[in-house]
Amino acid sequence: MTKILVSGGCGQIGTDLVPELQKKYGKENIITNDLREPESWDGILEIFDFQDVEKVEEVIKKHNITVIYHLACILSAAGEKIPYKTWEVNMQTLRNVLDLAVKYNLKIFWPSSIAVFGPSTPRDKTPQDTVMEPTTMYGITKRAGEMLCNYYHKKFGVDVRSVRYPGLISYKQEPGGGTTDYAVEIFYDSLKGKPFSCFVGPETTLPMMYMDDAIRASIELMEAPAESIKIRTSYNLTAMSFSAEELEREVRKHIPALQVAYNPDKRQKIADSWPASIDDTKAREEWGWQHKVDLPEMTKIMIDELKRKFDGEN
Ligand code: NAD
Ligand code: AKB
Repeated sequence: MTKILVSGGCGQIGTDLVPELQKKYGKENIITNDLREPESWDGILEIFDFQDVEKVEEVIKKHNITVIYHLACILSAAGEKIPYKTWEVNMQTLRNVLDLAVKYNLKIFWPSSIAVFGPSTPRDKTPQDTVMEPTTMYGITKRAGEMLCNYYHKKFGVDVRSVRYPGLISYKQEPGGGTTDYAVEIFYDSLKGKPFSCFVGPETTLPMMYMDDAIRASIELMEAPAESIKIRTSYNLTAMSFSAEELEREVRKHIPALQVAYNPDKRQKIADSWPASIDDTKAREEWGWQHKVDLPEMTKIMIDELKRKFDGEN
């Protein structure tokens, strides 16, 4: 019987992932962890700090957990304000999860990020294997985390699987302090009739993905036969790449009154250090990854769903 624990599950990804896992495996088989209880939540919650390894073990035993989706993390922009805390949270929780995976024979999903790449990486169609010299503490923890996953797989046989998500765009939960957050914020501000101040310049181009594709990729990767998973660091993964200006043009097709001012801040440097586009051939060849949503479709979904959300709030 599959019993899944999702750490950091009330964040941007977990808010979409948990209902999908509930549909697939039954609501009673999905346990969501986070630091703080959200205003509303449909499912079983275990609120505690995932750095507390004894508590994690207690919850694994209490619910007979067989799989962990380990999402608890501090993201890139937030992490630059508290780099040492970012190292502690991101690395300590991952190591605890991997140690417990050895002890309880757990299967693990742990997301990496395009943040593993840095300014010395080729920026266009960034290959799976290339120079990786990240310049943010978040990126450093992601690269070190990838190597740790690979180590635990090779040394202890842990079935740990990972993708390097690009920037993720969704409407259910706002993003939690990343560099790609502008690609979500534009929708909130434009629908509220507010001028949008974009914290990166118009030409800034990054790889992105609509959340439904990201959730499907994660579940498909976890369900793929073990022998097809050849990469135990993390798979490159992408759906689309667009500049901030291209996104502005697409949103303006739906909201002609949109006002955008470009005011790059410290996050510009992080964005400039990341790839503009990703080569994810390995994921497509080895476990059949295919994205479905492109820029025009993502824009339409975001506007329709956020309008519905805001109407519901009024
Ligand atoms: P998020 O910040 O929205 O959510 C993370 C959640 O973890 C938050 O709800 C936070 O309260 C919780 N958390 C933090 N520290 C914790 C702790 N010690 N114990 C328990 N909970 C804790 O992040 P997200 O966007 O949902 O990202 C989830 C994972 O996906 C992260 O590993 C992130 O690096 C990765 N990722 C996300 C994106 C993206 O665009 N969202 C892109 C690449 C990779
Ligand atoms: C961030 O910007 O920190 C995340 C990511 C791409 O890892 N969205």
